[in-house]
Amino acid sequence: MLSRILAAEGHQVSAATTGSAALRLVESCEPDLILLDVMMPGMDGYQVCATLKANPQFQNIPVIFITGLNDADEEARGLELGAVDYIVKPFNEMIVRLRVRTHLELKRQRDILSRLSHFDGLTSIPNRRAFDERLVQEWKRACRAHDNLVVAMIDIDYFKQYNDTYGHLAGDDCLRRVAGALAKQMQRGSDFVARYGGEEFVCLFSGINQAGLVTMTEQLRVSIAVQQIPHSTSSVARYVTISIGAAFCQPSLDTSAFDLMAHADAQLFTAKHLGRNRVSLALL
Ligand code: GH3
Ligand code: MG
Repeated sequence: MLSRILAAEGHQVSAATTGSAALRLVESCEPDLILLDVMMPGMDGYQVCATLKANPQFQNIPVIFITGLNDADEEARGLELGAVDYIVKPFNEMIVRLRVRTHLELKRQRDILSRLSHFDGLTSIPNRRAFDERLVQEWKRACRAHDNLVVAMIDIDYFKQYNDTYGHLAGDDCLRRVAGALAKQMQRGSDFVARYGGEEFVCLFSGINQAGLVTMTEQLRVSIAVQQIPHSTSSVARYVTISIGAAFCQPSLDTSAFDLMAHADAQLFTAKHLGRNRVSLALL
């Protein structure tokens, strides 16, 4: 009956008849909203809700309990588990439709805000907040999968002089071009680039070997050099160049993402010190 009412509103509805089937369905269709019964055979609605809220991938999907239990304690329990609303059966069609509409609109606005807060306004690539979150996720994933992880810190050479020579607006344009060129080099789903701040960018790679790392970071350096963006006051070339410091590690409980970042940063310092427009690598 709910499916029919909501489909008639133009929503795309998928239904499951048990808690475990619901969890599988959530994985395959990643819904914007979940309507959940409390009393079901096997796993009850509270357990399904708790399982969803414990999973970072699904915890932001709003859940509305729909139940025959008309009791304040039961309602409180559902809300405490993180549900956004509670509708008692027998329900009023109009009320269900309107509440669903409201919660979908709130979800839509939250998604927009989340996207805005994870992208850099100038270059349109992910920002430092997005990178920090991605690094934590990737670190945990790599620990579980015994995969390796690479952080590459990238800094434009003599960018202060670039601004002084061509003006701040041209500097902004240059940042956009560098960001675009770096983003083009991110070829696998797990490759990630963000603007770390100012004229600094950061990349995250996994599942590459040491030879691959050398090639990959050199390609990043070359991808900027070949743009031939004129830079008459650079002491290292006649065009804009970047320096890269990268660190490679096998995440484990003895090391931390912080160490990996610190080593990449130290390598960037080395690359600058050795003359810029080059890559410096550390294998931890
Ligand atoms: P180095 O080769 O050692 O990296 O020298 P540098 O001049 O690139 O480094 P420095 O840290 O001295 O200068 C960075 C400059 O980047 C200074 C700052 O004005 C500029 N910058 C940072 N963010 C922006 C931005 O959003 N737009 C523009 N146009 N410039 C920016
Ligand atoms: Mg710089």
